[in-house]
Amino acid sequence: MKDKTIFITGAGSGIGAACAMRFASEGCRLILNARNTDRLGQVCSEVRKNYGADVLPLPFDVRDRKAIEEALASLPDEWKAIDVLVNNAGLALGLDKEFEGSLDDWETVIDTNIKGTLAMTRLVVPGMLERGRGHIINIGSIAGDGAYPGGSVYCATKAAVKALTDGLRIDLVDTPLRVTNIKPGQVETNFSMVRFHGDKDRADKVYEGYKPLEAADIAETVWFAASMPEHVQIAEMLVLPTCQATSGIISRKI
Ligand code: NDP
Ligand code: 8X3
Repeated sequence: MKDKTIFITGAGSGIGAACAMRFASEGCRLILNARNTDRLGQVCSEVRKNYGADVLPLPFDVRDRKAIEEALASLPDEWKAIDVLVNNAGLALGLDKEFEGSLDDWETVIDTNIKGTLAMTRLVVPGMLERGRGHIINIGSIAGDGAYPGGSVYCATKAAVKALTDGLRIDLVDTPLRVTNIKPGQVETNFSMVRFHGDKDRADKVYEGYKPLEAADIAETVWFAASMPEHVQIAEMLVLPTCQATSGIISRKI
């Protein structure tokens, strides 16, 4: 994997930033995306400082197809050969009933999680096919395996990520490219702060009384999938904290 070029969306915090650290620690070159340029800049600095990694910040909004096209077209030649695309940018907004929540928020969630993932894939995979190598790793969720109260739209987007991942694997079956869906359970990141619009008390409660996953745990599974021999395709991985059995069943006793 040394010197491979890894493109990670949503790398300004949480799982994406942890993936950046993990791949950098193995000598990979990184193209890192998010919207907030300050946070993205901090991750880039950390990756350079800790691992001496070659890193290119590429800020854009994955909901903006034209911005993705322009960003990809702007890549210097030595950065164009993307080996691994980690479609990680994503979010939930609110925890409301399907007949009560905000349509604007849901549009953001759908546009980011589904259309952003799809646009990145559509625009990056043709180059991988030309080069005869590549790996697309989508960050799905346990939420894609079944709905939970107040989560229907977010769950629907992660079910869509599963369908997009499975469909892409079918479409690429006669090529050397690999396609993976990593489906985490509860991971303590900025996810709940974003979901609850900055309500820290509510966000903290999500992780109270048990040990959730850390972003680095998921980065390890992403690294595992990417670093397996070329003939091994990790199709899907559901990764939960030990005290979680389903989306709704979490033991808060340990
Ligand atoms: P964070 O909120 O910590 O990170 C999300 C990242 O995505 C940020 O860097 C954010 O940066 C970026 N992002 C959000 N919207 C956009 C956009 N439109 N364009 C580009 N970047 C964007 O959350 P997580 O690390 O937890 O989430 C990462 C992925 O993991 C998501 O897809 C999430 O659904 C998934 N996941 C999370 C779980 C959890 O429990 N935390 C469990 C299962 C899956 P910025 O705002 O600057 O753009
Ligand atoms: C994030 C995990 O269970 O809050 O995908 O939806 S959950």
